[in-house]
Amino acid sequence: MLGWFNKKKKSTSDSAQQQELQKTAPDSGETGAEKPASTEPVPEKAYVEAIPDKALHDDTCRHNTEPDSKPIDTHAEEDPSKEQDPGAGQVKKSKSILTKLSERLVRTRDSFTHRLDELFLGKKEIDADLFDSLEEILVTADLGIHTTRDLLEFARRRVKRDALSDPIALKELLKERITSIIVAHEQPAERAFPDNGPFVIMVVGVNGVGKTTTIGKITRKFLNSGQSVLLVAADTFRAAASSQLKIWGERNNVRVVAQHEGADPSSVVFDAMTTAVRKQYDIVLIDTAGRLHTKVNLMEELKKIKRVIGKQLDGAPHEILLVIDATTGQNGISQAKLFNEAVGITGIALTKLDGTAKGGIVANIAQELKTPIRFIGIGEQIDDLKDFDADEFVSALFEPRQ
Ligand SMILES: Nc1nc2c(ncn2[C@@H]2O[C@H](COP(=O)(O)OP(=O)(O)O)[C@@H](O)[C@H]2O)c(=O)[nH]1
Ligand SMILES: [Mg+2]
Repeated sequence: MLGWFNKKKKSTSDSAQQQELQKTAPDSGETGAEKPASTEPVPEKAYVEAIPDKALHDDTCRHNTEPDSKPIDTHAEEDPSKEQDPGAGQVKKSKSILTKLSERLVRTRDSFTHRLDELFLGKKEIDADLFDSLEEILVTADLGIHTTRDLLEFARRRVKRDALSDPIALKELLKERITSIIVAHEQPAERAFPDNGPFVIMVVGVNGVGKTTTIGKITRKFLNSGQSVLLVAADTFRAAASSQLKIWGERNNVRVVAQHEGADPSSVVFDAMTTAVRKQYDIVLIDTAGRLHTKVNLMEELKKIKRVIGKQLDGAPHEILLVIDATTGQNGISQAKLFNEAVGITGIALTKLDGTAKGGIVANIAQELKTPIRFIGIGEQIDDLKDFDADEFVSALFEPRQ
């Protein structure tokens, strides 16, 4: 569904030109300066199967392939020449994507699908009692009031129309309806991809939802498909925020534009956009603050950042990605409305689906926000991010008990 990672492949002459540039005009002086880490494009699937060997050995791409285990020097972006040992990180072929997804959704499956199975298997006929229990299961899995109502009405209608009497038939009906609710709001992100200049993604969301982590994971995906990435630490409210982004910069071996704690986030973004355009980065990922509890108006700050980006590059930001923590349920949806009013959300990354029994929130989000879910986070590691695919997700959710 999502073509971001294949979209801006560099032509051979482009990458030759880039390598030539790197040879003839070494970057000097500027803190943290580094040429875009560009690689030969690799097939889109490669990032989920394994980090391609080719990328690991490419001089222009110095990925750290053991990203999550070792301590990291947070100032390392000031020394971009630090080489990683490319051989050290031969990445094992991971399990099939679907197996991994379904393993990570186990908590939701236990509380949702398996409870549905118990209900349907335990009942001989479809009656009012069954619909009551069904309602309770749907609400508990965080499908939300509207989606639950929609599903129940749909099920009742179909039971009547098709004169269904076997409760087990209801499971297929629900699966079909949930898929169609989610698919209705799927929308490819490609249309936003610019012909010229960097693709700018502004990442927003409240503290702790997983913005910085998601940026780190997305960066890896872009690098693996041959794009150069610039990270921008526009959460200047806490020093820890930009150090955390620097760590992800180090893990991916990409440059991070940052300033001191308390700096004006718009000025960080201004500098970063200047660099991105001048050095022809393919992708700019902007991390923003998420405090909702202070008097300093976060929404005004975000609006200003958005304006600054747009002034420097027509049409940018091309994506305003809201990160929602799946474990926060309805709260996440209320947050989304706030952010949407302020800056206009164009896509959603839903994190921590591995840690919740409330994975039904996917349908709730599709129904309530009508904004496409681009990614789902299914763990804390660098490759625990998936492009969202409604059919795949619902199949994993409805997988029968082993
Ligand atoms: N289990 C799990 N944890 C996640 C996921 N995404 C982020 N986290 C964790 O959530 C916590 C907050 O993430 P962070 O990126 O700092 O959030 P931010 O404040 O929005 O930038 C960290 O401990 C992350 O490791 C996910 O998909 N699954
Ligand atoms: Mg953060």
